[in-house]
Amino acid sequence: FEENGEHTEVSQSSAAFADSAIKFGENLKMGDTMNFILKKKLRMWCQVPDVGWQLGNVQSLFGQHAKILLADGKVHAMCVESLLPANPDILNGVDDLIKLSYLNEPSVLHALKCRHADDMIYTKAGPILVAVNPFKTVELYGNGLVEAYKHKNTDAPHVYAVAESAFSGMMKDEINQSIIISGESGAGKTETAKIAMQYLAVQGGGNGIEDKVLHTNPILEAFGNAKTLKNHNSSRFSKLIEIHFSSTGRISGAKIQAFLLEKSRVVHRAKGERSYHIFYQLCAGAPPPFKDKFNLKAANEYTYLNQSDCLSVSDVDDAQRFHTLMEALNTVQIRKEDIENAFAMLTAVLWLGNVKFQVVNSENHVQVIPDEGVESAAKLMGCTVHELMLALSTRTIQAGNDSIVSKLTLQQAMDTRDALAKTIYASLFDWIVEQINVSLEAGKCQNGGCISILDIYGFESFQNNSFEQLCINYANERLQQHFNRHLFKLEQEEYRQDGIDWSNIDFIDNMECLNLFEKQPLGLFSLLNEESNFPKATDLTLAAKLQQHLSSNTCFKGEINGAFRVRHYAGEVLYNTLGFLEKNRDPLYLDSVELLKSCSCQLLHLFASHILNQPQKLSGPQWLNGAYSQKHSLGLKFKVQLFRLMQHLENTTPHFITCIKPNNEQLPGMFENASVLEQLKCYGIPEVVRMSRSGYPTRITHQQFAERFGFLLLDVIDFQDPLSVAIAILQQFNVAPEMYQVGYTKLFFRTGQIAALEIARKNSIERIVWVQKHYRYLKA
Ligand code: AD9
Ligand code: MG
Repeated sequence: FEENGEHTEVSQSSAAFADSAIKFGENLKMGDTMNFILKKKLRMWCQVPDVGWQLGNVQSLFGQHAKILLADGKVHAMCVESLLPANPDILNGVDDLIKLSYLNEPSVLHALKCRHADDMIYTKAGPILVAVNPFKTVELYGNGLVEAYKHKNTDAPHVYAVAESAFSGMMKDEINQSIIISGESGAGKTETAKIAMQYLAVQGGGNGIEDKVLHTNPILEAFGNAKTLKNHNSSRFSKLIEIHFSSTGRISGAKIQAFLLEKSRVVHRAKGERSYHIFYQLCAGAPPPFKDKFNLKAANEYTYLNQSDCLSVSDVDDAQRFHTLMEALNTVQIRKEDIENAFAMLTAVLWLGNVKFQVVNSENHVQVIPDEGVESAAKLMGCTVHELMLALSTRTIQAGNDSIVSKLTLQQAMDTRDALAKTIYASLFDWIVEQINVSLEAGKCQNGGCISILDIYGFESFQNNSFEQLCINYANERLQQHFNRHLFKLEQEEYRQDGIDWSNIDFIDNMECLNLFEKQPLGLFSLLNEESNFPKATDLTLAAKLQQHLSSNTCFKGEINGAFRVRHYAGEVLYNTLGFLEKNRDPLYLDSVELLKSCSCQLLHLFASHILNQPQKLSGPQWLNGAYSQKHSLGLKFKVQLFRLMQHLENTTPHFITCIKPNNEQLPGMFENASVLEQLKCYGIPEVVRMSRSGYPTRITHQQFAERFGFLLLDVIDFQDPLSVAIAILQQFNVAPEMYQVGYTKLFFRTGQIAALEIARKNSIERIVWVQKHYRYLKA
């Protein structure tokens, strides 16, 4: 390395540079840009081994080598391949990534990192909002700020701005809107959804319903969220809340749809995780008279709660949360006796978990040990101890007109008990959602339109992944497809159809992975369903079947010991098929349903009728060997639910928010470059930015354009066709040719271009009004 004071030209962009540039969609001619930057000794990003990207200034250049002065004052000798252009200081902290001059990896990370450090957690990436989780309280919310966004006094990126844009879209265009929030587990989706709801509650508030709508959050979180290894308040169900408005923009009602609650959590989960918050809240906060009446003990006394070695969440006071929950139930106007009944059922579930069995013969048959567990459960459910013991230790099989009663083995008995507990809990969850909907006057839509907010469980990848993760990750794939469709596919299709000059932007399409799940008859869910209906099937035969039929899909890879890998858009996940069939079959036993039906507890009676009626809509209930199962197993039902959800969203104008988790430790002030970068890439943020920079987000038909702006023309033109009028206007206002394109039916404008015309139009109209007023005055 020689230093001769001369800067040699860098002939071509280096491989690393080009690679990163392509990935981040840099449009500039890289070689020229590099030469310019090196010559001017501007700032560069330097990839320092073992440290990562650092800012530095080029001191000298010789061939492919440069001497760089880094921020720490040291001079490093580096190969130009490890250099990338940095943005000027003035662009530090820009609020929209499309404003960055250089869109390479370190620049984007730097922009988000600077903002995150200053508690500016929201940044725009063209049409979408990126929210980086602060993991601490930030001073970004409250009624004052809501007012500022409402009156358009600020345009800083914010969830409020997204909610306002949805609200004004609904009012102006009379089209239903949706706010779609994505991000991995713990990234901040649920918090973001609540912030959007808060905004809409103020914007559309006034008649008190907004208060009810907001108070649904602590209720649903108590019953549907739990501490997991990824998030101390992880949603274990997906939620779509539709907020209805009157034609004057007041909230008139709301409707909540909850999808696929992870009910296995009630009876089992990984160490270090908790069951649903409600159990711990109830044990900690229920008043003594309730505890006495229902024989409710402390959480550590229940097997269902103490088995995962985690009874509390740091910084969370369960008793305090219980009081918040009670207030919320009160605001939402759930009846007192209903609340008490619901709590009694939760206690029954806990006591069911304490029911123990003893083996009574050499065939491993069991009977229930008659202790406090089974006695308390029976009392709460409203059946006799004997009835409950029988339902948990025997099975009745219908053979023609005869019914044969057989004894259960230990494993069968425990499965039966757990299935009953899960059913009671899942039914209770659905019932709560129903009660909330009744109270929110669901369906009482007053023609004013609605805004739907979607908050699903985030992408998950643990050391051990099972059927639950498969469903959760599939839901995320569906959502990602919706995102791709709206941001890339439809947009580019419109350009193409209208014949404008456009070279397509590549994005990672996840269709192949969706096919893996959805194809018929040989997709993952269909195969799983088929195998679940086959009595002799085991998890290993399932794994072999998947391997046999799915190997041609590049997103699938069979592994040994019944495992398989799926390459999801957000990363590869290794699934273990152990327990898949049972979870997918989701069986419930005839004796259990009969028992629920005969219980004096009204709620259980209701749940039993629901179970008996519901599946008939799909395929008719099937009683197989005393087990109640459905032709459409859980996986397929989930698929159908998701399809309906997507259909609903397709009829709305979407607004996307992508939440980013800056570190896995859930800590404030920590920004892990590699993990953030990975998430940005998964959600296609670089491509979205690239698309916005080179795309034409504003479009208007020739006719509409001519009608709206035609009166601004100063010269009389010979041609009156809309396109000629439009072109004349564009020329008159000196709109640069690269700022718009003329399609067959529409004009396409780059970001911000139409705003200038709108201002001219507004000024002209004001002048006309002024002249008219004064003319009248003069005449008078
Ligand atoms: V999951 O897929 O349901 O497991 P979410 O919903 O993406 O996940 P959640 O909204 O629950 O994540 O956020 C996780 C935690 O991050 C919250 O409990 C807060 O402690 C923290 N968080 C998220 N967003 C904010 C915020 N805007 N301000 C402060 C936040 N803290
Ligand atoms: Mg959540």
